[in-house]
Amino acid sequence: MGEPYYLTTAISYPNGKPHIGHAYEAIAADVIARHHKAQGRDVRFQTGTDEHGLKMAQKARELGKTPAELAAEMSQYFIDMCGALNIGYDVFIRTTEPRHHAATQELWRRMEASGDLYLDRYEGWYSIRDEAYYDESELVEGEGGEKLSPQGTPVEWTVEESWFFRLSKYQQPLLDLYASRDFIRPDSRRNEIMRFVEGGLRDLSVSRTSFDWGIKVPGSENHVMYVWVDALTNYITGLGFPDEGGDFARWWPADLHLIGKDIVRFHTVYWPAFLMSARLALPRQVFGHGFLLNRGQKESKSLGNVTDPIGLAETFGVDALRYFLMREVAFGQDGSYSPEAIVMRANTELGNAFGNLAQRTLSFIAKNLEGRLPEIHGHDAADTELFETIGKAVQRDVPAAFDDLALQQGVEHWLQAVFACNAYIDSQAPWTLRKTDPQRMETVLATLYICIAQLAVAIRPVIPASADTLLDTMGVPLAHRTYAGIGEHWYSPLAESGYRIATPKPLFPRLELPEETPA
Ligand code: ME8
Repeated sequence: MGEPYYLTTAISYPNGKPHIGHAYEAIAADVIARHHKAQGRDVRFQTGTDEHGLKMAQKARELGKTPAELAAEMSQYFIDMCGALNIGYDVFIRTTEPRHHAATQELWRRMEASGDLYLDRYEGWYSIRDEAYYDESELVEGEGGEKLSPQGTPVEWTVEESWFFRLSKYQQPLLDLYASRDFIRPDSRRNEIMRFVEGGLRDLSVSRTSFDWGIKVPGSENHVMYVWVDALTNYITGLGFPDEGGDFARWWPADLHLIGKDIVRFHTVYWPAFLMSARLALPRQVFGHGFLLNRGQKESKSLGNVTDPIGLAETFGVDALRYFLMREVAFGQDGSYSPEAIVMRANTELGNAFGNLAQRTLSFIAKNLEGRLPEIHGHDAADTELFETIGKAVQRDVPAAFDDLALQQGVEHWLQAVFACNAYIDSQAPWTLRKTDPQRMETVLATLYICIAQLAVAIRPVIPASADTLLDTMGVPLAHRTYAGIGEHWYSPLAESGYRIATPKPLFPRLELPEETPA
């Protein structure tokens, strides 16, 4: 069994249906998970829903439901989204599950045993939307002069009895952590967090008495835990904590928490401090990706531009959407999407560049060799050069970029290799060789066959279903669908086995812009 690799997404608030940001994060995490599997790692991928907190309680009241009913109903939409987008998670966690209550209460007890929890009174500016307290100095002024959180959400002056976590005690250990390794990425977020922590940390209010939709504080039953204590613990609940053997021993600490830029502070300040307090190992890395904007604008109900990601996948195809999101946006930065941009990328890059390459080659073989795999009659310099170019992309550049979470760059390396293959087919012109030199034609087609399979394997983390359809058509055994495996000797045994290829259906049918933008 390969090296363990554990990655997580944020757990989503199911107080509304999934939006494009949720889809983006899930797809990016799925690409990373599949990439590590293609390197032979033993991957564990967890996602889920964050079901407690005031926001959920209020939404439920608004709808005349209990919070538990709302959570159960809405959580299903997130599970369905994962299904629709081909997200191959291993664990979907819901924070209302009994195992999660048990794990969170144990974490609390351990923080208490470290002397890091004490009871006091809390007064401050609280944003329900962000589920966070803010300092007066952090507030900004709204258009009507009202006070807003730094995220632009309304805040209320709130006073309550509360348990506090001694966050102040962890200022130096946290700064040491940031200095010692690449804990926070990208660098812009790391700098932001370092400045925040260097400015001094105040103890954190970690319980509420004003509502009861949450996990009870052990021994203090009128308090429920601050939703972020509860939410962050999901990452160890899914591994069976408090049992520290089994899955926990195998996969903790996490290799990567993938989250959006708005919740980096919770993951890189609070979470490692809680873990240090509970004497548990710290995750290796937190990556804060950017936000996705709809034609450059934030989606909101009032603008009426909220997009259903499942609708997008239905309109354009799951793999076209996945490819677009990874290709279009520099991972870590904000990006924008529109139906025109999705259609453009899918048609030019997936359809014309890669799909046509495979289609032309395979149907030519099906037609002219009756599906028999072409024979190799000695390679010439052009073949060797193509093998080198493709090999370098597939074995080195694409995986190295994905390893580094430079997802867009990985896709670009792949696309360059596709272009090289297209240049080869045009210069070798197998359709001309058919009459002049049938042996050379077979060698050229075999060269293309091998390279196309390699290209399919390299992009498989991004477009798993289409890549597998192609590799199935080509008869490439499952065991070879890894970066290393596709560089091995599989073509001759396949050809010798008498494998025959049928004329394939186009992989990426040409997309048209829908009459109306999907809502
Ligand atoms: O924050 N583009 O849940 P959430 C890209 N429950 N990513 C976006 C986005 C956008 N437009 N909008 C949101 C929460 N996200 C907490 C997390 S984790 C222990 C608890 C990202 O449903 C956001 O940054 O509001 C977060 O990573 C994820 O979607 C879920 O957001």
